[in-house]
Amino acid sequence: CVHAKYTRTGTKEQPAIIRSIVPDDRVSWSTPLDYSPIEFTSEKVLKSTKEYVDRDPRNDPNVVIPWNQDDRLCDRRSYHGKYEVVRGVPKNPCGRTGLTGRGHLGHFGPNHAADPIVTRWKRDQNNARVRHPTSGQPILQFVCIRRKDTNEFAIPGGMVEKKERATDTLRREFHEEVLNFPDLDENERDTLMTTIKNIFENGGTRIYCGYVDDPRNTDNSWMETTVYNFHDEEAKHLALINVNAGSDATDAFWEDLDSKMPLFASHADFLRRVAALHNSHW
Ligand code: RP5
Ligand code: MG
Ligand code: MG
Repeated sequence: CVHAKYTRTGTKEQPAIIRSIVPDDRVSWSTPLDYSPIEFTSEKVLKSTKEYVDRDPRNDPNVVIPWNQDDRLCDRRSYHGKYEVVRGVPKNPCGRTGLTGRGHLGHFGPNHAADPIVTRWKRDQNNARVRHPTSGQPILQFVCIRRKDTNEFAIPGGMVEKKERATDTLRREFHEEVLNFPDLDENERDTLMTTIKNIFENGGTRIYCGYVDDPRNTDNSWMETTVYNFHDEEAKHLALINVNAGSDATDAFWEDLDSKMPLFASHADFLRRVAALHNSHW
């Protein structure tokens, strides 16, 4: 687990909520702390009638949630093993966040996401790989977005929807967030979709699965993700696609992997793993 470094949670619609302060060395539940976290669940979550948004089992005895199970509608299992359920709600396995309730998240317990990291080598006019002037290592590029909600740079990932497999989420989110080309004719659209389908179904490498240090995490609800890398070594398929922002992104572009780039949630950690996998500059 990685420590929740965020002190606030908020969206454009709702003001930021200030969390109770949790010193770095007091995040773990096993360290003593005089702790009175703030309870917060957004109006949007509380008023939602969507099937995939949980009802609060503490308010209604008829609400029975199959904790730590996959009931095929929603996978409530954590990559970190069985989580505890305390006074009717799950307890964050990675420690204190300064906030109880669900915040902006729809599910109590793990909220599963998937993150596709699409990469190619940076190349010059002669198609030779470009090396970084300081590290001397070849530079990888990945498909990056700027998120609408926080304005931060990020991987174009998203939530696993009801009955969906994380591997399908990868392709759907990549499509929705960076392949927004309303002007393509039917042939061009088919070619693009076939490329994405083939590569996403056959060519990925699993990079990480587990907790995400996401600004929405609370003591009772948290993000977990499955991260895959889809790499086009010879610049034959994915490397050739242009990207264009859709749904949750204000911008989409190919960007150099570099440790200095600030990124949303734990996304820099995922890119560091990809750089290590390909021996690229970081
Ligand atoms: C992060 O939030 C995950 O790593 C994933 O990138 C993202 C999913 O949430 P949305 O993009 O749908 O808001 O924790
Ligand atoms: Mg997203
Ligand atoms: Mg999305």
